[in-house]
Amino acid sequence: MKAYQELLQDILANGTQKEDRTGTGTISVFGRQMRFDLSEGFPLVTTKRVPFRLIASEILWFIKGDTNIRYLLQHNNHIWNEWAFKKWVESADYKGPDMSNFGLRSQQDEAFNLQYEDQMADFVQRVLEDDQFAQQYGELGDVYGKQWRDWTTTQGGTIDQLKDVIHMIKTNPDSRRLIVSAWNPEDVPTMALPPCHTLFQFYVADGKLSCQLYQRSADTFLGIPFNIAGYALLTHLIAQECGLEVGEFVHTIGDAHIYTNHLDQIQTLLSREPRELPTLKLNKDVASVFDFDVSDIEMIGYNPHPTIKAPVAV
Ligand code: DHF
Ligand code: TMP
Repeated sequence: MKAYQELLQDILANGTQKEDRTGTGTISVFGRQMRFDLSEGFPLVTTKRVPFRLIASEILWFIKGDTNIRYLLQHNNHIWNEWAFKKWVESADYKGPDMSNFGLRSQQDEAFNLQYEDQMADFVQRVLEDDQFAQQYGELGDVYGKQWRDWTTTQGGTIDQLKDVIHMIKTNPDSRRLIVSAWNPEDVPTMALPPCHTLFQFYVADGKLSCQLYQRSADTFLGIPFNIAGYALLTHLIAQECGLEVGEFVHTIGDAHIYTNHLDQIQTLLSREPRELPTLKLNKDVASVFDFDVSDIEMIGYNPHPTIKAPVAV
């Protein structure tokens, strides 16, 4: 994981101060690439503890084509809550205390933060228990799962990009068109968050499956460790179905940034020595990518440095 530490150092050394949509402020560089040889171990960051079970349930959620946070909540995964909650508190149905700009305010105002935590707990409970509420307000819009599995065409049909790409890997592995795109310009305005990981491509050579991701925007402290491990996992799952070994994960990034309220955390992380990489163990009996359950996915030998907490910019 030296590449990850080097990316952070690169941003600190060469980054430009930039304002951003969330009002937090960033230091940012444009156009960077990391490479991970997946045969050398699973690329899960070791200089802080990264909760792999959340990464696994997020990837399975995409694979299912699900865009509702209910599945994530059922797996005790809260990483997408803020973006569904935002739609709820901005809707006409919401009658509680004013939650505008809750992301920044909850960090700055303790009294507000208590109110926010109450509202969020209520929201989560309703999404879990109330089917109709979940259908309406657990929904993130046409985000990754929809575009991967159920892209709507101008003819009124749909395209299952993930299924198609797996079929192509099996039948035409030399193809240079093994692509899945989550970036659908028509749908961008109605998404809770336009896709950060916008497009990925597979490549087969010497019996090995490689994957390259183009990520338009990267929160290098919180998002990137999830994204590296998520796509590495996806590559392993597809390789198993296709009877291939794993090759490389190539991670290409547009705007690679550090939020200014993550700088202390980054210093702590950079002061730590990376440790040996863990190994991914998949249940070999699962024949299709679409049949995996979180219990079929196991991380062995993960011995990271302790957790480092950081606020997420909404
Ligand atoms: N917005 C921003 N500003 N950064 C992101 O990384 C991001 N990621 C999204 C949605 N919007 C985003 C989806 N993925 C966390 C990690 C990934 C993620 C969202 C949130 C996160 O907060 N990770 C914490 C642990 C969270 C937990 O344990 O529940 C971490 O320390 O890694
Ligand atoms: P943006 O839409 O203004 O670029 O904001 C999205 C933020 O979320 C940005 O900081 C990048 C970050 N992000 C990741 O780094 N990885 C992810 O997987 C997701 C969903 C978001």
